[in-house]
Amino acid sequence: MMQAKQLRLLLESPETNFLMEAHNAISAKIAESTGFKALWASGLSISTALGVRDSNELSWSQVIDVLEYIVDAVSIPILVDGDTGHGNFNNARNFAKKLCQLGVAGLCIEDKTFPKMNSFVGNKQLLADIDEFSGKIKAIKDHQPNSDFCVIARVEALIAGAGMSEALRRAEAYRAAGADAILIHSKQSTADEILEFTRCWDTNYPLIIVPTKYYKTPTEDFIKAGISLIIWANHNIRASIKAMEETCKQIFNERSLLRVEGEIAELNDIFSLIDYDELSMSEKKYLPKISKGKADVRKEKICTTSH
Ligand code: SPV
Ligand code: MG
Repeated sequence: MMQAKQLRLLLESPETNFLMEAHNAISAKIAESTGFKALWASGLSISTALGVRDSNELSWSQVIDVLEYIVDAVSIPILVDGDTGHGNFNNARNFAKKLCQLGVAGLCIEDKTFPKMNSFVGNKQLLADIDEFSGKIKAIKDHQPNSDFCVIARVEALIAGAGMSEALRRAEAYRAAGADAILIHSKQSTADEILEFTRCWDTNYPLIIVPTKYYKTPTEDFIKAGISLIIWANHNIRASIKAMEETCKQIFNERSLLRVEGEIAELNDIFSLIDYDELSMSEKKYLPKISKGKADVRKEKICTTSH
């Protein structure tokens, strides 16, 4: 089944499903092999892995370059964090078209102004005009080459401190514009405002949350509230940063690999994650078979010609 269809089924399922962050091919593969049914290609994590800020410092085509590796590495659906859509309605629909061509399952865009800043940085988040953002959603939906491709509208009103009624007004406008789901974001350390939003919202329409800051709330509460998708948005990149810092420190201080070996992935783990066995099996199948005698003759030829 096509990935976009799979993501659509997860969105529309009566159960709550979970998306794991990926920022490159290897994090995507690890998430897939753990059992996650879909991925969140996080703007924060992709930017961080490339050493730049989550403030549109990456161009849309640089994001596409990373996604090409992720798409090749996994078969589960990928929901891409598209920030504000990389420009106006025209840039957003072009970006969505490229994502469809790549086989990406969905795009999430947020109602802020370009260049955006990560939602957890500072207190000056500027919201996009509702009509302008609704036009962006409509333009993507009108032009997406794959009808299953999912377009998620991310409401940043609570992040910007604009209040619950503004968040609900925006969510309703984006639903009317054709969004397939609403992502309601919050930076509070409790889930109070998220749960209030869910109580005011029609539960038949899919809602997505990112509980990075209100992680202490039991997942069961979100399931009871009828949340469709929960995004674990940045935990692979944060885990890898911590692991790399500890490993670097240890090797630097001890000038030895003795204690670090055993704490880190085996080389064989790498070879199996990237399926080196498949290559050696394919070599047997596709490379010409060289008999020992022939190989010796070739070696001799190379020796004589190189003298
Ligand atoms: C991301 O993962 O890049 C997100 C989620 O957009 S957040 O960092 O919470 O804004
Ligand atoms: Mg982001």
